[in-house]
Amino acid sequence: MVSVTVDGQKVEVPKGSTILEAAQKAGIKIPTLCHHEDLKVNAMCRICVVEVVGARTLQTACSQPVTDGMVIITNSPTVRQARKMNLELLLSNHPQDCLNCVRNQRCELQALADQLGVRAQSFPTPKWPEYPKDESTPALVRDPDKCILCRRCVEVCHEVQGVGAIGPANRGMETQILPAGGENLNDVACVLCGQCSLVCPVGAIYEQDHTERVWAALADPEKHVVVQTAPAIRVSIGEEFGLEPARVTTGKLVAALRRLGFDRVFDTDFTADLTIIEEGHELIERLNNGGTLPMITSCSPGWIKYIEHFYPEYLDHLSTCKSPQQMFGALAKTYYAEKAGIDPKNIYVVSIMPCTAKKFECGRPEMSASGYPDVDAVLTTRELGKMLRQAGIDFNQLPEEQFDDPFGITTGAGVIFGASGGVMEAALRTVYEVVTKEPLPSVDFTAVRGIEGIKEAEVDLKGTKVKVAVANGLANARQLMELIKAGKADYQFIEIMCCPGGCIGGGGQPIGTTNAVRKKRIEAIYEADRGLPLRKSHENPAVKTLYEEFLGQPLGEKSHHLLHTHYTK
Ligand code: HC1
Repeated sequence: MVSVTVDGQKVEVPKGSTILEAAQKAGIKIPTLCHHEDLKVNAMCRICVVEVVGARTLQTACSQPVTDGMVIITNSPTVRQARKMNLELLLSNHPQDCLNCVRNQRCELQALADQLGVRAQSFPTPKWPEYPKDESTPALVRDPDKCILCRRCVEVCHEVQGVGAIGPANRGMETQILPAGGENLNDVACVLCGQCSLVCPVGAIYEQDHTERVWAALADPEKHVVVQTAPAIRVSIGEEFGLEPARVTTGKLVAALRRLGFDRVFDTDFTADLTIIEEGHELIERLNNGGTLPMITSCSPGWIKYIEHFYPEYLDHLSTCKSPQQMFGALAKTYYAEKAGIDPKNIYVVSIMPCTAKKFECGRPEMSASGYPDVDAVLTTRELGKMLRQAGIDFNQLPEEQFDDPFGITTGAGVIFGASGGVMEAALRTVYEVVTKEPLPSVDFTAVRGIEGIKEAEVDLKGTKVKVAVANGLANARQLMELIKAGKADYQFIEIMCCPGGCIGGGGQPIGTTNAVRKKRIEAIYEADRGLPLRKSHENPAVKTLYEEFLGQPLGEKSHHLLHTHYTK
């Protein structure tokens, strides 16, 4: 341990701690902008400067390790003036149009200006806009004028996701964060995961806004507007309304969507259960008939885009199942349309997703098996929060309501899709019982749970051993893909989710999503699973009815047409 003095208080911290951490221990919150608790970025914004007695210059608290006996002053006139000056310099190169900014009132720069008492502009500012917005992708928008060059997005893209689609370009005053080669985002190997938008402190990168098209559909008397909500939303939407992270708010979420005016409120967990039936049978078929193994899950669209860019020769390892989002849309415009007696051209399907890449997925050419796009609009958790605020709906006061039929009954297996390892666990719950024809001794496959990057397990299907692996975050996915490439992956089934922690950590989740919050949301997902009377997809009575009334059998002709696809890029 090392002993230091912060503003007159003595504290002991582990060797290697930064001044920032030592100050935290002393109960002092040093302001920062580039620093992020999950990333290694530091000393870019120079807001966290402090005095260290004996040092000739101010030190950046986020990057400077403490030494034994160090005396630190975090709140002197010199420190306050330097922080203010550094912030004003940042503001001098930042548009002053907070009202028009997607991050208005959720902007770290704006909050810091308020905290440090910066009210007026001390330096001349350039004319805006200086750089054009990049709206080339269907999922994300880059606004380079807003960028403060903090490098968080670069770090998350390179180190956490292992993608490296964006990075610093040019030098000095000309420095910008740009897609590789200065191209538009759509022209580089960006997977649209949106993790950059989750860590951006300002409004420099954010999701394509679908709220206006959803308002328009809701106001259109011709349209029958149905909404599906992803497993991960129920444990995060409360955060948009100030609830503590990871509160399970399923019933309030349903009520909120009904108050917004949706004609039917359905649960993507229903088609998560359906995915398990189709994907489970596909796995059994591949195991029995010498199909391509390991089979890899295909429900995460950022992961699909990643394998298309970086490992296209392994596309036949993907399950042919569409994602639950897309299965839902295909069924809404066929089975549901028939049942409800509504012309599918008048059905408008909205998804509430924790994911920015889902906006890309719904526009893929493979995703219109009914003759219409399966899904018409995708709202992130953040966009849903925005719409509910616009409508004046007091989320926290809402009653608990139930999803609508026929896509309202779900199982715990569907819920756990939202956490890394959940698709695997849900599949194992079903595959075990289908293959062995015996009840599972325990439904909890804890070895595949948690935020750890790569998890492994072996399951004995009464004589047939199935070795499985689970990766979350694309840097971890790359490790598994390299094992497959080297012929060293002896797995039969792999789950890969694009985002750290799985969908609960998706790029469309509330600002403030950190790994600590992800862990809480994962716990909440399993809490929701435990609270349901049914926890295995094949026990879902509504899924059984769907097969009886419409699909026939798993992997049958109708399933093949509506619920499966092939990625061939
Ligand atoms: Fe997901 Fe999925 S779990 S991909 O993370 O398979 O986004 O929540 O909806 O489609 O069900 C996301 C979440 C989601 C799909 C399901």
